[in-house]
Amino acid sequence: MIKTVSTKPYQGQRPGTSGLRKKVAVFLQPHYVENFVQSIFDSLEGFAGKTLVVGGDGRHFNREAIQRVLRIAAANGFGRAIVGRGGILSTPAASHLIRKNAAFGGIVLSASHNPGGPHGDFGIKYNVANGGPAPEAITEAIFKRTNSITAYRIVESPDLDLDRIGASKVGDMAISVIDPVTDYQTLMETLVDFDRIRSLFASGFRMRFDAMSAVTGPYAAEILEGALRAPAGTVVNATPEEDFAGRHPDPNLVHAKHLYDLAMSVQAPDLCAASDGDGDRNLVIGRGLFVTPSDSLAVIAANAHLTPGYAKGIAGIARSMPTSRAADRVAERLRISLHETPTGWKFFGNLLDAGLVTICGEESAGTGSNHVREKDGLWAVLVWLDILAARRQSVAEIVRDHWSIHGRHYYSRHDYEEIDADGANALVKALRDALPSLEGRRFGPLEVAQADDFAYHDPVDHSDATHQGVRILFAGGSRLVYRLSGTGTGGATLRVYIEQFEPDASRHDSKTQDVLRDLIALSCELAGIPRHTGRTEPSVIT
Ligand code: VG1
Ligand code: CO
Repeated sequence: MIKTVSTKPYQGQRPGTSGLRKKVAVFLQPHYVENFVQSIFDSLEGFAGKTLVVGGDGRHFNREAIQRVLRIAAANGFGRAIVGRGGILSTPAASHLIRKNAAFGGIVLSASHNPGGPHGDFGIKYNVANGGPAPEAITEAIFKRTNSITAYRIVESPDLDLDRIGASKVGDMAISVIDPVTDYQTLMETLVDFDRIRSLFASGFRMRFDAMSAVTGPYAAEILEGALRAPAGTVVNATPEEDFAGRHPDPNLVHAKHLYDLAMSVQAPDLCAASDGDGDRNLVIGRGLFVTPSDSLAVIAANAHLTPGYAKGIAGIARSMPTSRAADRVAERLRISLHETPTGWKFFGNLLDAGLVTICGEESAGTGSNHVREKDGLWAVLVWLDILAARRQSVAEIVRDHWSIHGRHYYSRHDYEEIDADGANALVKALRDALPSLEGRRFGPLEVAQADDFAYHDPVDHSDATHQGVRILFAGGSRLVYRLSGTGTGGATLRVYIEQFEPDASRHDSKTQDVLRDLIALSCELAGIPRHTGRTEPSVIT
């Protein structure tokens, strides 16, 4: 039943910030998926007879890709595969299943916040036994293998019925098709106080959760409207669609603007929230107040002890380098360690495994904890709900109180999407070349205290990651960071991160873009953004 099929390498199968992401049309090329999946298995050892978790965010090509992954896994000797019904598993739920079942690893089919459908994007990501994204040593080995692959192994078998829960087989490999929500919900019940959140809803608290027609729909509907008895209609766009109903499943202020507008309106519920294509990101907006993801990380870390899962306190906090330093203030006050890592959740895994940190976050709407090894959108929303239930204050009151204790980090990210890749590379090169001459220079009231290209030394496995973003740190705590996206599929995307610290509580009520105006202008000037990219305005401001 096992066939060996000859193939030739495809160029460019290098995993980026979070797996291999390309246009669907690229994945549809003959043997493209098979090459990559076989290259994953060729880069691993010791999985004979072991378990693999397989699921995806339900986007176009998800079901077909899962059939192929299962056939190749069976031909390569995996003993069992756990598959979410309908091919559905949110990224955090997949991470949990790997851990709970002591699986060898998992394959997550998703391009996350990138658009879906026949003209959209697709992605494949490998997760290791701790439930987290494969570290760079593995993703680089996979990439190397894709350049030399000559054959893949695949079993010939009829399509698995993905919609029927129960046991079956693909080749000699046992299959368990499971409910995608059950285990995840059980885990959530150990972390937040469901009774307390139920009383919050019973007391008249109202929320709107927009699942953006993506994978979190079934999770949010069962947990929020089911277990927590939020009123019917709390969860909207709850059915995962192959093209996310034609929208962009990125819960930011552009693609979830309707939610922002609702939160700022007179009919605003107490909490508005959303998650992305694969359910690992979260957007949290209180009535009249948008919580930046960096602030959300800080508030969650500062209040985690109020929830049952973290009642004994947290060991430390990790944030990606471009994420604002609001979390650093919390770590200082709590006298716990703060780790600054490169962008991408794969860098948090070792810190979590070693027990050095409990809570992690990224400015890109990602927050998570040691309960899994991925960021977790719905978890973040549930923790917020439990904090709101414990404190019986509004989101705005809690955030303002947080600022008054820790100071406010005004923060914004400006994205220049789908710019010319040569121009983007030239911009970064010019910035790197200019670094030595920047230290000590003054720009108006701002003096550059430090300018470098961020490098990370992992304290656990002692690996090094270099060229992780250009940082310009000013005296007084302001910061500019530049890096190129590793998840886009068209041209290049430049991300500029702008931050200014304001300790004075009487100045915490200004508009972010106003406060940051001079720094933003400087960010364009310093990097020559118009010259290199031909753009004078970012395409997305968050
Ligand atoms: C972006 C974010 C990063 C996040 C990554 C994956 O990467 O900036 O913080 O970890 O997406 O998120 P980049 O390289 O495009 O900046 V997800 O929700 O797309 O898996
Ligand atoms: Co995602």
